[in-house]
Amino acid sequence: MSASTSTIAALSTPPGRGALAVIRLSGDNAHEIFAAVVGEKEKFIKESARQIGIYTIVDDNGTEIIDEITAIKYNAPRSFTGENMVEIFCHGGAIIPRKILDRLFMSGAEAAGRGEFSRRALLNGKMDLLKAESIAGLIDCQTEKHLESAQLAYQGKQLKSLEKLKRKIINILSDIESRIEFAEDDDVAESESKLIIENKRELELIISELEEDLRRSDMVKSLDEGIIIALAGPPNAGKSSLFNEILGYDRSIVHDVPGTTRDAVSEKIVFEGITVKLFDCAGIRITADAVEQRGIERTLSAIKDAHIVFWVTSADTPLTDDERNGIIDAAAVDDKSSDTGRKKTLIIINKIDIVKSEEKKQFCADRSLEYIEISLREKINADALFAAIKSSTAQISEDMPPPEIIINDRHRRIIAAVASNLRDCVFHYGREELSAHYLKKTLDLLAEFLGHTAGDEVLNEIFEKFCIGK
Ligand SMILES: Nc1nc2c(ncn2[C@@H]2O[C@H](COP(=O)(O)OP(=O)(O)OP(=O)(O)O)[C@@H](O)[C@H]2O)c(=O)[nH]1
Ligand SMILES: [Mg+2]
Repeated sequence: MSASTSTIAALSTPPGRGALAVIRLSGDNAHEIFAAVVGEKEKFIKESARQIGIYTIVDDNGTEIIDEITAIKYNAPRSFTGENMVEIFCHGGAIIPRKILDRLFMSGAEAAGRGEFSRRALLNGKMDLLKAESIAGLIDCQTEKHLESAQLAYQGKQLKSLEKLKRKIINILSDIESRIEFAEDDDVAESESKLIIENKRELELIISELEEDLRRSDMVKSLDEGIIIALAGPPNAGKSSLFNEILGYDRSIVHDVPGTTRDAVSEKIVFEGITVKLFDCAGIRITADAVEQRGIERTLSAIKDAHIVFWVTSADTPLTDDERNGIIDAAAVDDKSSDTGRKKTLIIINKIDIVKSEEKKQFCADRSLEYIEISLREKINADALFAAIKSSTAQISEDMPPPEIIINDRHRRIIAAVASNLRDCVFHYGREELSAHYLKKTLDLLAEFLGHTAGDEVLNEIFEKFCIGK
């Protein structure tokens, strides 16, 4: 496939108000097109590559100045795209970059499609697909954790891990293929059977490593979507009051009738840079009311899905056996928290303006459960509450190492398929032809991951997710 020779232009910085904006121009005629829109044509033509110069962008009559800019000239192939390029640094805002782009379009440039600069860089061998995707990851990430994994990919660690994985699969496949070839020898030497066992073990290890990476990438994805905090506990404890206090406005109805909140209500907030999805839930109690019972089932499922549970309880009510069991269940380890150890559970003993509860404090102490005592009505200990939110959310995102090879949905899909193929391979281990078939399929999938077999359609799908100007 040969690179397109048209010349493309686009704004590479976000549109809108800003001190500066960057416009990129790339293609065979990039230098001629730029020279056509500036007042200093000769100067630009004589300018050496990779030098920064000051120019004026002029209107099509060459009389009116649109902007004074700086620009860097790049000669093919020593540029981001591998083509002739100019990077223009102009004043920002809604009008000037638009006017400069219009001048470039009028002089022969075409509007760049999404990710077209990166795509040209890929086609010209300036970077591989994984590098292009890691740049997209750097730009698109919403959390520190996501950034960490995109940086690992950008630094080439992802590529190394994949190549190592590929080598291991090739080695195992070649052992199997040689056994297929020499199948007449019924006697399997001792060294040979040792190798068969070792290879199977190696495959099992690879599967568990890939499964771990899939788990980590799911965690990164869920952090992007927000750390889930469920506010649970018995009715009338102050869950909705707490929900409103954290959000900073009256979102949920607060009332002294127990059972006021019937459904799980959720809101997203960004707390100290971390996205949090907060759930206000129906109070848990034994009830004959079918609607309330549905609400309680939703509370239990919110607890199950949450990264953190805030168990809100009132200091002026006794600790019942049902509540004890509810707390123990909420704090139990489940799948979601397996990456980070225990699910974080914090007991919030509310309404200490009325009375203090030694019984509830003792219960928490006996079970090493973290607790804080507050009064939402009298604003007692509000600082401790917000400090607890900060530390528990930060801990969740810090506890887990970033994935090594999966930084986007495409990778996740391919690695899930690789793991499933290898599981099939292990299942049929000993049936050489079948094992070889699954290993070959795995190698095809790895080639797809590395972009070695990516056709136009696949590239379109990948680059469509990039932004314009990248
Ligand atoms: N004295 C006192 N009352 C409080 C405090 N916090 C909340 N309340 C009151 O307790 C009652 C119940 O509050 P909610 O926030 O609706 O409690 P809830 O846990 O959401 O209750 P349900 O939705 O019924 O499960 C309301 O009358 C609140 O005003 C507090 O710190 N001290
Ligand atoms: Mg409520």
